[in-house]
Parts: sequence; C-alpha cells; structure tokens
Amino acid sequence: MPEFEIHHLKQCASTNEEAKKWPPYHAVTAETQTAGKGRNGRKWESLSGNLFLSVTLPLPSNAALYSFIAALTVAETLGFLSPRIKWPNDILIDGKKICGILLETTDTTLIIGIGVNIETAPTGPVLYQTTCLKDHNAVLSAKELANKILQNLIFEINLFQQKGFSTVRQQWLEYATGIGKPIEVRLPRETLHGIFEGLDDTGALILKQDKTIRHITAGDVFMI
Ligand code: BT5
Repeated sequence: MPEFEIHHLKQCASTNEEAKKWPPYHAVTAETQTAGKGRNGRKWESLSGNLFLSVTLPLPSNAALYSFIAALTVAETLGFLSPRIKWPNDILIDGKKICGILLETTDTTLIIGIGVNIETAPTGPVLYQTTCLKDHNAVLSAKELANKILQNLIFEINLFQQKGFSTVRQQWLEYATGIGKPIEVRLPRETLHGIFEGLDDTGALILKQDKTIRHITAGDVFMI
C-alpha cells in the first residue's frame, strides 16, 4: 500500500468533501472546517487547533469494515492515553469523546474522515460528553498527529489485507467499551436495550435481549 500524498488547507467546508476531489491514496487536512460533518447529517464542531483529516482509498467491497480499521488506528495512535472505542468508531478517553470518524464513498473511492479534538472540546449540546488532548496534558500538534495516524493506518490496512478482519476484530475488541454490559442502542425509529455481546464478522454489534439476539449495523450506543 503506497504512502498518502498530503494536501494541507487553511480552511474548507469539510475535508471529506475536499477528499472526494482526489483519487485514492491522498490525504487532506485543514486548520478549520466551516461545515464539518458527523453521521446522519449531524454537525462536527471544528474549532481551530484540532485535527481534521480525510484520506482516500480505492473503494473496497467491504468498505464498512474500514470503520473498525480506522477506529483501531486512532486508538493505537492515542494508546498512551488508554483510549476506549465506542461502537463502531468513536474514540473515548475517560468515557468522553475525543475523536469521531465518518466514512463516505464515491463511485471509485472510500473516504475516511477523522476528527480529533486536540486543543478544544466543544461545550455546547452534544450527544456524548467531550474531551481533547489538552485536557490530558498531551502535547501533539495536528501535523504530528496526522502523520502518526497516516503511518498507523497504512500498517493496519496492510495487516487487514494480509490477515483478514478477524485480526482487526480481535484488536478492536481489546479497546471496546461496554462488552458484556447493558447498553442502549438508538436507531432511527426505535431504542433498544440489551447486553453488548460483541462484534460479528461483518462488524455488526451483537445485542442480546431477553429472547433474541440482534445484529445491529447502524445506531448510536450509550452505556447504561
Ligand atoms: C462522528 O459523527 O463522530 C463523525 C465525525 C467525523 C468528523 C471528521 S473531521 C474530518 C472529516 N470531515 C468532516 O466533515 N467530517 C470528518 P457522529 O457519531 O454522528 O457524532 C456527531 C455528534 O458528536 C454530534 O451530533 C455532537 O453531538 C458530537 N460532536 C460534534 N462535534 C464534536 C467534537 N468536536 N467532539 C466531540 N463530539 C462532537
């Protein structure tokens, strides 16, 4: 897998949108985003001093699995802060969200967008409590962090391509929060409760309820 060619912008609407203009193996970073995106049309607060990074890869048939590869990559990169992963790909430190990841596709590319709070965590209304590297006295510039994430991403993708999802899944589970515990899963039309049993081989969350086992492919997880 080749190195990423990096493009740095002062400001843009969203690094994911900028990345869509490039072929595979390019990376876009920006100092600020004016329209940072989360999942399902949600907003990503994009204050200056934080990391906004999007990379392009050739569109794989198993694109959804890259969500776990990306989360594992960021968790490994922030390993010195004992991070946890909240399904599928939020990174938490002390139970607070420090990183969000958004996967998008075009006809030919997979875009992985990674936002890490370095200097500031938003204080407004958020789904989940937030934190930033500065809260943990971690001194790392956006550029240094981007370079480390890109290096680790190449490593994890190579590993995945050689060994398959089971290796990623196993490592992901070591970082996962809430395994074996009661959780709430908010879906667009219903809210489910159950025990978080693990991850199946497609990356779906296995939720054990009284009489059923459900495999959830999209939703927001909350610890109870
Ligand atoms: C995500 O969505 O967590 C994916 C965020 C991806 C952001 C990156 S930045 C680079 C690239 N360019 C983009 O435009 N996007 C990607 P989701 O799971 O839907 O979480 C969004 C929710 O997190 C919001 O509704 C808020 O509640 C909360 N939130 C917003 N900004 C945040 C921040 N900076 N830190 C922590 N939580 C935040």
